[in-house]
Amino acid sequence: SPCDEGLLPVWRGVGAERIVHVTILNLVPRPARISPGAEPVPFSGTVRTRVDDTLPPEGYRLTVGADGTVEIAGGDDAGVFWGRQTLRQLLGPDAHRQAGSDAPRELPQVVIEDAPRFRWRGFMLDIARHFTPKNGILRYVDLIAAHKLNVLHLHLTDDQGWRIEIKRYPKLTEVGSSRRRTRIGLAEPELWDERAHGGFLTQDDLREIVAYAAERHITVVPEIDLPGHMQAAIAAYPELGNTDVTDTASLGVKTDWGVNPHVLNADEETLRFLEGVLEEVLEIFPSRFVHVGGDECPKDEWKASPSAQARIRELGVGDEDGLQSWIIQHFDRWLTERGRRLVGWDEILEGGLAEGAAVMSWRGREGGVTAAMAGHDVIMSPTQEVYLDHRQSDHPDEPVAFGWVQSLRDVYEFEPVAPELTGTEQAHHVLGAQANMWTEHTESQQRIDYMVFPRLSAFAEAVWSPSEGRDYDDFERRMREEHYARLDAMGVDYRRPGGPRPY
Ligand code: TNX
Repeated sequence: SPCDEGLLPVWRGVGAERIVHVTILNLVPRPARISPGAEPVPFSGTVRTRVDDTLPPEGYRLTVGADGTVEIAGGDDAGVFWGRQTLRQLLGPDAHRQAGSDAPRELPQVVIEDAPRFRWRGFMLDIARHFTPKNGILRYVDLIAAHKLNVLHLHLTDDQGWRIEIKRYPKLTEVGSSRRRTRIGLAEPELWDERAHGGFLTQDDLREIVAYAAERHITVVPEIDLPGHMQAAIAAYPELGNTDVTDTASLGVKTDWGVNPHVLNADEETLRFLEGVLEEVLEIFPSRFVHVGGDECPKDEWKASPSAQARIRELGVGDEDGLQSWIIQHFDRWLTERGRRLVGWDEILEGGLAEGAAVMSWRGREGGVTAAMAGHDVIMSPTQEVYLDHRQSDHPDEPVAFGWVQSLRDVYEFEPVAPELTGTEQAHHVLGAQANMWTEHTESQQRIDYMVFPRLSAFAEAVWSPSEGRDYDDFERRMREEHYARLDAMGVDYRRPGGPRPY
């Protein structure tokens, strides 16, 4: 099967009757119910799986028999798959080694019944600010599958780089996928990395990632961030910019960070361009949700632009926020007509939310609460709690990172359902939550690993397990006694519990 290829670790058990495809490891589960049985038994190597639709979606029941045989019943195929991840945990850390292990295995005789609390358990990787090549992304697919996360959101475009091949607009990658140098951090005086940085994924690369993820019951959600965060595209096609106020031809791919004043020109031609891009995106990504960004689009250029002002009057949309809504509403309809759904950052609430839009609430949970109250689906992704680009301690040796400290405990104690929604009818609009890895300050896989882990392990538990009984000390104990060893076996360069490591 395709599972045998490439990066996939395959574990062969001693005395196994057949190879057990335990594809990835898995978080310390805090399963809904574990009934401990008698003495541990040697693993027979046999795993029987079946779908039992009396079990909840993505849920599973894992039974270790007295003869060391394992049965996994899943509410659906995904449930079977998550059950396999738990089996891999039960087999011990060596089961997570890519090189495999010949050590004999024992299993506790248990019955585990387990199911996720949320159906959107997401991780976002920004491959625009610093590019992660295909193999690095496939590796992350394995890592998040091991943690029973089921959405990989790829932030494919931004001011600092366009990373997806679009056949009808070749300059997006010819010009937009590389920058000549890169700002290091945000400190003054400015520091620069004078090396050029670039890279992009071909459509074939992306199809491979989508298929690899689908085998692991992970949906890849693409993001084309618009109408702000578009300077790489404007560098490639200057006519997409506000040419009546800005010399867009001179705008290169952005080399430093922050909210960028240069944004797309909000006119019909821009809509046609974006439709062309999204048509190709839809061909690659079967995901029902398609992310169109919508965040941090300063309106100064539109305020100063005579043509944008004329358009605001002509469309009768009131002001610049209305003009942004006009774009978002257009793509809400456009995606709906194609059987898809729009998701955007919470700024899409401003100026009137598009009818079918789902909101990814990043500036706290408030945007998500407002949207859910109005009957929209939301994904909670508050910067205060689940942004993995924030520093992990006050220690001076922490690598360059954003803003305030966001500790392992902060992430573990994250609660997706805000109190205003708890117990209300609208609570079901919270599809789940997402942890985001923005990569302005992380130029290598090693640094990304350091920022993501172990905080993503904490996040995974916060979105999988029930909120009752969540106990940080217990989580920390399980990390130390079990899960760090699994991360080690998988070769994850996580932040060690004692503190930062020098790079
Ligand atoms: C805000 S979150 C952004 C990103 C930055 C991030 C840094 C969001 C929708 N926009 O462009 O990378 O802060 O934490």
